[in-house]
Amino acid sequence: TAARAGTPMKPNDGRPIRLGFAQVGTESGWRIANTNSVVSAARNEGIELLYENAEQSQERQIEMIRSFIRRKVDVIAFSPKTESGWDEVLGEARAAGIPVILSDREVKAADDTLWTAYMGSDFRDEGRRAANWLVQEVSGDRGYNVVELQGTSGSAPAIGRKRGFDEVLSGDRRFHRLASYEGDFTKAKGRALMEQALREHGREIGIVYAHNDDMALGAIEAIEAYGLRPGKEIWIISVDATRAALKALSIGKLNLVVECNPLLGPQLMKAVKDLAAGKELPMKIVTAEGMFTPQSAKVELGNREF
Ligand code: GYE
Repeated sequence: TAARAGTPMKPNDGRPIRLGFAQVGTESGWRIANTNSVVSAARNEGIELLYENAEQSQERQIEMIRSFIRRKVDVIAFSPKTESGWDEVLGEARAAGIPVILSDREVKAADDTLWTAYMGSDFRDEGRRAANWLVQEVSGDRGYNVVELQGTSGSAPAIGRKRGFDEVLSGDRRFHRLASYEGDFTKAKGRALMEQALREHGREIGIVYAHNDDMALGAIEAIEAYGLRPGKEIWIISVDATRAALKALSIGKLNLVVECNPLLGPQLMKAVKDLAAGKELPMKIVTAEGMFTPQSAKVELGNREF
């Protein structure tokens, strides 16, 4: 995608660059790894990091961005909880001459000059790849009932992962959508929603598509407590590929995990330094990612950093 100026960084006269980072929460293994990656990359690159965590409150996240503006940081990065609701605060950052980098989640705003760059994954493609694997893996034409455990409603990963998955499966009449529940990317919610799904649909459920590993790991617990074998009687697919999920995958309790890389710290610091050097950033920096099955999970476990 095309490079474009966005808001340039003001000259900082040789002082260390000050980066304000408003993290969205601590909901998942992915998120913890992402936070650690940003904190350690800032340290390694000599960038002064002002770190705040909104713990899933969009209002707090907005307030944090405002406080970064008041403190006149050189650049702001944040992982927007939802896609919408950012126009005003992004406008304030632009008016103050502070560039903003969207880290991991995208926003929807009519004016895309409100931010300088986005870095993260193609969530819709993750959903598509999960569904494509299913379409190929399942043979014959018997029907399968699918339950979906969605991530935080209105968030870019929940929207993209749902859309991509639907896009592919709607073309295959073997897959019937039994239910789709709104979750929040946590293990506790994944377990609670799976308990609800089992109460409502019991043994009709053939496949669970969880928008992240933590919810899938919660679902595994619920399925076992119900007396069914996850990965066998009920197939489970998830996204992220954290170490905990690869472990479950390697012992056959999960069937497929689509990778989503949280280690965005080094890339973020590079972007910050490029901005300081007056370079234009690509508007969109997308991470390339794989996919794991029980066999490949065993191999990958050895080098997994998150
Ligand atoms: O997949 C999930 C986390 O925004 C890509 O947020 C991120 C998602 C990730 O809570 O585990």
